[in-house]
Amino acid sequence: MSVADTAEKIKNMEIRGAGKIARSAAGALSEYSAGIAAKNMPLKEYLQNMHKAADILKGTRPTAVSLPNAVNITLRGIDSATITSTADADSLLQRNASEFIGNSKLAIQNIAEIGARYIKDGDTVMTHCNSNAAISCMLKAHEQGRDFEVFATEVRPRNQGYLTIKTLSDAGIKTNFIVDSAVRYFMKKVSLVITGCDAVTVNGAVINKIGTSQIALCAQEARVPFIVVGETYKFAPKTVMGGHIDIEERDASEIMPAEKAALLKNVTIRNPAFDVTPAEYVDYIITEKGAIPPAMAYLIIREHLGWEIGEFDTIRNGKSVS
Ligand code: RI2
Repeated sequence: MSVADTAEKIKNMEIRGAGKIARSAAGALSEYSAGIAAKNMPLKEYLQNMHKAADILKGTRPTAVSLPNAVNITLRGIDSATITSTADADSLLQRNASEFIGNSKLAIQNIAEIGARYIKDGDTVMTHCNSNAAISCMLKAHEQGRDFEVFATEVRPRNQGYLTIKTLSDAGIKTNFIVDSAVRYFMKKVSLVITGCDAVTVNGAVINKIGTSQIALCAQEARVPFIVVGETYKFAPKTVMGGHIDIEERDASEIMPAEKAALLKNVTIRNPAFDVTPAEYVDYIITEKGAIPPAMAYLIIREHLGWEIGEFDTIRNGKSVS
């Protein structure tokens, strides 16, 4: 798919979910690179075009760190002095993109294996939004014969919860569909909460779909373990150097039709898409490298991302980071 189409679909959430967004961005860059390399474009021009495309993709949604990480990993090394032709740059980019996409899919399989071990017979698992990583853990536990049931939230305003219950129900997992405001009411029946994540900061805070932090609060009050699952490329290197994660605020029309809202002269409709769950509410973060306590987020950033994707260098050079 073209960069413009991919960017549009990410923006309007036809392509959504932090992992899928990342893979689609890598795929679009690889297609674009192959296309312009085939036209024998001079290297300088090729690089300018690739960086422009990268910026377009990074600018689509601000919160999921998987997106800039995927873009940076895909472009890694193409500007280096050892690359002297467009063909070389393109073949490096193709390798980066296919490695990233392959590793991203593999990461989900590993997370599923590890996460499934936390789900025991007789458990009641609560989940929020529609996370491929979280659902994979439940599907794997079910596949392994564990008998458990799920409480899944509706996820206003875009109702991603429906996608979750459909997948779980199709797999034969007993699922209860609840409105977001019923979380505390049902928490006493729950033995484990599993959610995905869009970003993890250096202090182990988790950014995920709006409402996640309220669920974490309820889980802590009820002493229910709260587990977050996510690939390592959802950790945010820029937070090591004082960068912040922007919380996306989406259009008010997702909450109320514009005509109806227009009648409310003194009302502002607020629609943040994500919230921040502090590290102290999170028992484990399960990555493809294993389960870590949130306090170990720095190690993931340093050992598995960090300098590799050049964000630290960008900061050192005084450029802004995205
Ligand atoms: P996976 C989603 O964001 C949800 O917040 C979900 O928990 C997170 O991405 C991670 O999803 P959105 O795109 O990568 O629906 O685990 O705003 O699929």
